[in-house]
Amino acid sequence: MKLKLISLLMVFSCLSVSMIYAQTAIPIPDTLSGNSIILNMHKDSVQFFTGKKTNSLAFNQYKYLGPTLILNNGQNVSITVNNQINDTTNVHWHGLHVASKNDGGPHTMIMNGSSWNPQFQILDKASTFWYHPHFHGKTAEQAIKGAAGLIIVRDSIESTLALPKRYGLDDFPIIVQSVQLDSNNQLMPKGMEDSTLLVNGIRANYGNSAYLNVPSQIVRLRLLNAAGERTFNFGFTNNYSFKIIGSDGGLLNAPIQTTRIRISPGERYEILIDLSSLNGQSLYLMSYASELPMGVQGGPTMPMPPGSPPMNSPLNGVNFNILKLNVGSQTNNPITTIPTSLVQLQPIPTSQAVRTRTIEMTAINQMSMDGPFYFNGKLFDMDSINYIIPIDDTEIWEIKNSTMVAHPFHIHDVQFNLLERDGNMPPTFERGRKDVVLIKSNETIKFITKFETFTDTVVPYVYHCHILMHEDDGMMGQFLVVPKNFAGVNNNLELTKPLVIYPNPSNEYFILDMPQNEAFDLRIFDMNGKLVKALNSETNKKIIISDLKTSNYVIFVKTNKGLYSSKLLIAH
Ligand SMILES: [Cu+2]
Repeated sequence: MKLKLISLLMVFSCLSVSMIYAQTAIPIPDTLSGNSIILNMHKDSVQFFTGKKTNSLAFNQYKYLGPTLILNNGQNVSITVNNQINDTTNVHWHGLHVASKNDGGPHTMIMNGSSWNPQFQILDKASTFWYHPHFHGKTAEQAIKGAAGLIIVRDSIESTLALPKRYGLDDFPIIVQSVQLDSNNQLMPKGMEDSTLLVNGIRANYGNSAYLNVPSQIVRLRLLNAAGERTFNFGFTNNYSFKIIGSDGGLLNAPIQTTRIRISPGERYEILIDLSSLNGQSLYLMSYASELPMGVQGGPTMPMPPGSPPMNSPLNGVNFNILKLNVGSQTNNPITTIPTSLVQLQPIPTSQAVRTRTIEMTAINQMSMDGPFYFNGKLFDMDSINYIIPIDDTEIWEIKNSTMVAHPFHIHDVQFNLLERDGNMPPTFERGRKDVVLIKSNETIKFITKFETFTDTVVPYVYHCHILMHEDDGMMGQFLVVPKNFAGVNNNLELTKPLVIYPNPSNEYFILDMPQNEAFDLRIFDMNGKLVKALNSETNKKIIISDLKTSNYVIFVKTNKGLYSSKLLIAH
């Protein structure tokens, strides 16, 4: 009897231990490659927690995130994106050097039920890129709901290097996110109290740990921070050392030995970790967030002025485990040594820069920690071009962060080389090709880049903060790359067609003067850049605005024929 009780107790304790420490292997997303790729973006749901399922967006067969695209430098690709999410969207190829009309920036919109088919050549070096929606005002919501995936580019130089490159065997995609869910288990895209960790879409804390079985040899991890706002300070258990081999846009000249790699939203780093001596053991990929400074989201929570939104997450400023690596037996033909050199790339000499652009990041008031934030005092205006850059010009961009919080600055079209942080050379791991750079409060950085290959005098590229709620709230600007002899340098370029609405000023409603029975998507932004109303696939041209307060607004309307805009004054 006593024995029975003890064994019963043991069963119970084992059960409770397994309930507390449930473990799930992270999926390695299937790959798509070749010249023709189809991405079906659709609505789905995931059982993240017991109770209500979490509404999600995903691509193809997945319920959250999407397949990994594997593309070769020099190849042509035709990608068909089918929008099945019952909302307007688009898809941006983050980091890829493509023409602005193929880039999937805010000027590309895919109406619900329709498709977009960009076709382009892969001109990038071997590295890790990613794709996600970039529809202005909706980027945070759609990306955080799961509409994202990885892109791996391979090239002939990388193929000659003895690096792990067998996807899913010794070369692993690691997509890390932190999200906030409400009491109904629904994702809060703008929540700043994110506490649920996801690795490749698998929940990695609060009673579940995510694991990956890895061989006892040199293993490559492609780390992507796909979080909306949180910066991770990656390292391993017991400060196990590793080597950084690549940054956003390509391999570094040589592997760099370290125990930490800080990765802000949108950034990617590739690392090698030598697990040869750890067969049968395990260790954790962690975030040593206690070492992040205050002001970097993920570091200690800042004392907040009265009236600030809640932004205290249990992950802030503490060290935590992210992914358990269970080390097992070796694969065939394992990589057991790390090359001492990789590529030979030098930044463009600063003497070739024809101008320096200066951008200051500012806030609505100096103490604001949740925005809106501005570039040179301006919010994103889809109708105005901030910079016109002649093709093949080399430029230095000097960006000063005059706000209380750190911002990851991202630019489309190009990869850049970081030249300075506060007048000093950046650390060696930041000297390679990059498209995102974290700029801390009161810090000034400089990078150099050349605007090559593609011109378009109508469709701009954008640059923006990669904290998605900052971006959605208007921390974004846009530039055209134009032919050398382009004479029509015109700051009033017509990017949208005028929209006729009446009455304007409006009180209870306004009418859109548009052809009958034409489906449209309507967005109303306030003068702080915040999306205040969104109507999708409507045919009713009478728009009720009695719920909006007296103020000035900007309306954007998208139809299958184009993009229209108008200013709107609401006066009650
Ligand atoms: Cu920001």
